[in-house]
Amino acid sequence: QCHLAPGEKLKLGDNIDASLDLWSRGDVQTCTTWGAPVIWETMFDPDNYDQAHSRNHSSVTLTVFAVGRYLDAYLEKFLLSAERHFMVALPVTYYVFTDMPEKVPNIALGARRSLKVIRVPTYSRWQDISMMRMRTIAEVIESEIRHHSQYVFCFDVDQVFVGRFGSEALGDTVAVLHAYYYHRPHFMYTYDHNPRSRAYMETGDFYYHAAVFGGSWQSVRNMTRTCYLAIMEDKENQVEALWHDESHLNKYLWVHKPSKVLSPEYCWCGDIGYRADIQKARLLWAKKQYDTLRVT
Ligand code: 2GW
Ligand code: MN
Repeated sequence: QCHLAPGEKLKLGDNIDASLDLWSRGDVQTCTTWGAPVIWETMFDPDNYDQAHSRNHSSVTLTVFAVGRYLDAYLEKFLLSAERHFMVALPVTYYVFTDMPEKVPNIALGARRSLKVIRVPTYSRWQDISMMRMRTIAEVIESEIRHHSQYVFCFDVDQVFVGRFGSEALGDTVAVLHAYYYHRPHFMYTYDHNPRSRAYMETGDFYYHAAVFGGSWQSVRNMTRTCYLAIMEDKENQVEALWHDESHLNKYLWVHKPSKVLSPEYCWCGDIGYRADIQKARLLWAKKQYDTLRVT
């Protein structure tokens, strides 16, 4: 089923996906070896997806962390752009995690969309700010998100939506191909190669970008909880994985294959320049201000 001619139809994936058509493309991989679709522009009918998910009463939570200087630097643009492009057809609850709740910008939200702010501690090391997201997400899915959202998507804040990021991205376990590595040979993937870390792996399927991942609440809770426990085990052994939470996420997704993979359209880096296979950018990395933001 993974060697389809361009234009041929795939029927793949879990529940809702299995009832919808995806059209293969000739220039890119549209199906993994384990039968999960890889979603690219022109493969899906956006209206079919939105209607199926509306009928199913799908609802989505978006989690994002804006701690310290990242709040002023990125949060407002991230949220305003999400209002225009993220799951516009579905009810969405934003969860903003920050150490400065009073500074969260007041955004006018669309109908059936709401925002909740939760205070989190400021860790002194940025690696911990990044890694401890796994713990917080797992806890809050368990304590509240699961009561109102079937799906959860987790984002870095230093990005901007520029095109539809819609219900075609929903699935049980969803990960995105890293823009730097999707066309590179496996030996260049920056997995953690230290056998003392729980994130250790020699080979894998893809290199996934931790800036975007999602799925059903059950799946995202399991993913974030497992990564958090592995991170804590590493701390006890006084090791830290090469790319922190991203290394642990890649390990998890190697052991637990995603049911849907998103093309780098869903987390693209504008600096890469023109690529014939990227027909539509949907989410772009924001410019890093390393000199002012990475002071620790
Ligand atoms: C991060 C690095 C250096 C200094 C500050 C921070 C920082 C991150 C911060 O001060 N405040 C904050 O809220 N964060 C959150 O952590 C924010 O949501 C941000 O998007 C996220 C990850 O940090 P970021 O975006 O600077 O890291 P990247 O873009 O290099 O991310 C990749 O690698 C990370 C691990 O090193 C994560 O896995 C991340 O998900 C990846 O995209
Ligand atoms: Mn980032």
